[in-house]
Amino acid sequence: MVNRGLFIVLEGLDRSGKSTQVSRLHDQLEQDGHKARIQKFPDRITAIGKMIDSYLRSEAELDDRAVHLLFSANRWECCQAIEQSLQDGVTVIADRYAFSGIAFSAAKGLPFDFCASPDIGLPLPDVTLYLTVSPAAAAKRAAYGTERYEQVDLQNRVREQFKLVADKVRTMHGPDRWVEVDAEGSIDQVWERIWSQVKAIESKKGEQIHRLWT
Ligand code: NYM
Ligand code: MG
Repeated sequence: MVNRGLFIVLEGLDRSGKSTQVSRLHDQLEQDGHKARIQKFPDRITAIGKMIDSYLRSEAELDDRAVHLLFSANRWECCQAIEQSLQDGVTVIADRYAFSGIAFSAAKGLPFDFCASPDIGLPLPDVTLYLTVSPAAAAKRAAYGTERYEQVDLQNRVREQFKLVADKVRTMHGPDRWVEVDAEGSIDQVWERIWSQVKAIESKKGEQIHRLWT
C-alpha cells in the first residue's frame, strides 16, 4: 500500500508571499521524488469559481452571505479530488482554504460561527502554515492590486480574525495543526522556515485524514 499524500495549507494575508512559497514547495517535493500538486482557493476555473472571480474583480455584485457560501461550495466541489489525490499518494498543497473563508467574511462583519459552518466536514489539513507579516512590512511590499479586499484597513481586520481562526484550529484539532511562519525577510529565508515545518510532519502520512471542525 502506498503512503497517502500530505495535505498542506498555506494561509496568510494578501501579499504575504503564499503563492511564491506554494510553488517552491511543490517544486522541491517533486525534485525529491514525491508526487505533489497545487490546489488554489478560490479555484477560479469551475463554474462557481468563475462567479467568485467576477465578484473579486468587481464585475459582479453579490450578497456577502451568498458569496461566502460560494467560496465554501468551491471547496466542496474540489474536495473529492483532494481526497483522491491524498489516497493516491499525492501531496496536496493548498494556496488558501476554509481559514481564509472565515477570516475575510468575518472581517466584513458576518458572524464568525456562520462563516465556519458551511465548511464543517471538509478534509482537515495535516498542517496549516500561516505566513505572518507585520502591517509595517506589508505596507512596504508591492502595492495591492485592484481586487476587492486589497485594502489596508480590511487586511488589518482580516489579521484579527485569523487570530480567532488560529485559536479555533488549535482548540479543536491540536496546537500542531496551525503553525505561524515568519514571512518577513528574503524569499530564501522564508522558504527555509517553511521547509523545516514540512519535514516535521512526514509521520502524518501514516494517519487517517480527519474532518474539519468535527
Ligand atoms: N477569499 C479567499 C475569501 O474571501 N474567501 C475564501 O474562502 C477564500 C479562499 O479571495 N483576497 C479571498 C481572499 C483573497 C481573494 O484570493 C482571492 P487570492 O489568493 O488572492 O487569489
Ligand atoms: Mg490576492
